[in-house]
Amino acid sequence: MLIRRAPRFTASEITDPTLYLSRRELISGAAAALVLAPGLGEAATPAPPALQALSATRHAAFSLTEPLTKVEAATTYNNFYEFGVNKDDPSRLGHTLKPRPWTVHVDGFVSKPKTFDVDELMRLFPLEERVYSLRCVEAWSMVIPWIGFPLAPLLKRVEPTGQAKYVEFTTLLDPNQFPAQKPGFFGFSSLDWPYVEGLRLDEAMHPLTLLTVGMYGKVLPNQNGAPVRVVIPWKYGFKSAKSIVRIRLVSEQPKTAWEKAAPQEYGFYSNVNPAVSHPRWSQADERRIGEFRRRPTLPFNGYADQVAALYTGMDLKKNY
Ligand SMILES: Nc1nc2c(c(=O)[nH]1)N[C@H]1C(S)=C(S)[C@@H](COP(=O)(O)O)O[C@H]1N2
Ligand SMILES: [Mo]
Repeated sequence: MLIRRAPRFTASEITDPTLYLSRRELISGAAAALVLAPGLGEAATPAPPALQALSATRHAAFSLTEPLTKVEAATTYNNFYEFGVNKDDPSRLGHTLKPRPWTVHVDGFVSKPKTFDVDELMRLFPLEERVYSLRCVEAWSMVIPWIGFPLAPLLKRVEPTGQAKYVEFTTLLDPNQFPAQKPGFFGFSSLDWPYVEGLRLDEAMHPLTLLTVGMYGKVLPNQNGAPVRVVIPWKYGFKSAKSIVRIRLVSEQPKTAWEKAAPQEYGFYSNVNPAVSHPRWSQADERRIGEFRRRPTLPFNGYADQVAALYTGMDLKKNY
């Protein structure tokens, strides 16, 4: 039997992001067929399955019932500084990121360090859909149906040792895929690449912490952190690192990219807290993208019942 290859597109055809997206949609069926076709080696592996459907059962108990943010907004109004500081940079420029093949190293203070292929992760851990709101430190928020699996079983699988106290997440470092990582990139470049974020081990093990591979019933678009990012719904959005290549169990509190850039503005904990203002603006309320009115911000972004106990006895004004 003759296997027909999916039509190839050239670099010049993909420079226009709107063209790129529509072509992607057109070829996604052909690309999926290629992935499934037996006997094709690595070399024939097509471009990543962007916009490919991804099914998952909704975890109702962990899902908001509020109206969802429009998918168009959630995929065009993004913070992903590796592509630039403007909200539309990630969706305009995101096509340079290659989310396959992709591996995630899970190492550090663990008995069984392992490098996982992202597709292996998706087979090993059952996918769930969870509707979480993500509250940006810039006082806007979105309600998004994420698809992923809790981080805890992955961490347990590598067997953290007694020295493991924190978890460090590292985003890909590759100036060929992330234009803002190029030396001399025109614009804001005061983040120290790669983007690093961190959680305390108990925060990372909390059942709400989601390793995320999709949204809105589809594979994660590049601009939202393909192929795998974390989502921690009770913390400001910047904790939810995108395009992760390493998850390291460490004994000391990791130095995060935002703490290094502006320690008085972005603390390690960064729990959503309406009572603690950012030095330059209030955190008391927020605007849902797509709405005009402002709504009060809830402590721990509404997840206080589930997570407040993690911080008993801590001064959250100091540990912002
Ligand atoms: N690697 C990386 N991860 C990142 C960021 C970033 O600039 N680089 N921005 C963060 C911020 S500030 C927010 S609000 C969320 C936005 O996620 P979304 O675009 O999927 O809504 O991603 C977070 N993760
Ligand atoms: Mo953010």
